[in-house]
Amino acid sequence: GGGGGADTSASSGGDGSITMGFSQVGAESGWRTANTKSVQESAKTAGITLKFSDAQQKQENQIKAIRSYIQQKVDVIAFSPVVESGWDTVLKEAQNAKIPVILTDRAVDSKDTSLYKTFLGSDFVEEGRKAGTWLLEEYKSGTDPVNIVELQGTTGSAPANDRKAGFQEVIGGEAKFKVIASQTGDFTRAKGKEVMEAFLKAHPDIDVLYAHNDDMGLGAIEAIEGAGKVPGKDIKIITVDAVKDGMQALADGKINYIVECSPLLGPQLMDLAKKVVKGESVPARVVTEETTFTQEQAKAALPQRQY
Ligand code: GZL
Repeated sequence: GGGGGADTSASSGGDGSITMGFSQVGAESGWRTANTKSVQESAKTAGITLKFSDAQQKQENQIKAIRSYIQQKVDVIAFSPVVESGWDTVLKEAQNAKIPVILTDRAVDSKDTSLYKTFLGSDFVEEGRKAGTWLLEEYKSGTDPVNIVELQGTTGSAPANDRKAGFQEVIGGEAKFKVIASQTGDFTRAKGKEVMEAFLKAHPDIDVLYAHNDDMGLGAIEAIEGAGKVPGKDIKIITVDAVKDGMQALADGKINYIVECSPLLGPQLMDLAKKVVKGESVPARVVTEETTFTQEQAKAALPQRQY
């Protein structure tokens, strides 16, 4: 629904080129920096003028950035919401200013879906299901309890909520799987290491770590080795993303399985932006293509990984 594109003549060079305001979460992980690179390079390739801001993982900074893009009368606003809630007011301001909004990477929980034109990103629940399915397979024989600790992503973010839900949906029916601790590591290595150290102190009998991204998994590996245990053997590790450093740890046997979450959303984002500015209809939801990696598959895939 909603009116056509913004009045581009008022906001961009007379040549009809498009100006996009992009509010990025921050630079918390390898995934995030790869995503930023994809957005910036794709804008250049698409001839779209990009105004880019890094919110240091703070919602108020994203809201400020979106307001500044409205003031500057950009043609289209795109952003990756750091958390799911609290966006309706600023999205209504963009709608009143007749500036279309595209969600990339993460979702918002606004009931009014007319506040944005489309949501481009992964199915995080499916990513959680894939992680759980590997665990079911890995422990299919045997009834001994399997003690799991979980490093959650940023509290309140769609990937943290959904990766937790998908994983729980798959393992919840099997009594032997026990999530003995679950806490946020905020998607960063440092926090992942810190929380894993606490988990190791409180629980001498951890069998599995499920980390919602590679970076927290890599921090946890440092904690596990610091505790004199062997990651990938004494404690099996499942992570999400498949960025280069995670894939290297997988190939080295320190991680056991990685569920890919592609950060390369730039090209699709720019295509969608051009359509949206022209007032063309676009799908309400565009789900990214992505796969999974075992240790063997990581060895084969590493040489050609872009990020
Ligand atoms: C997922 C993205 C998450 C990554 C993390 O699409 O929002 O945020 O999984 C990143 O690495 O910090």
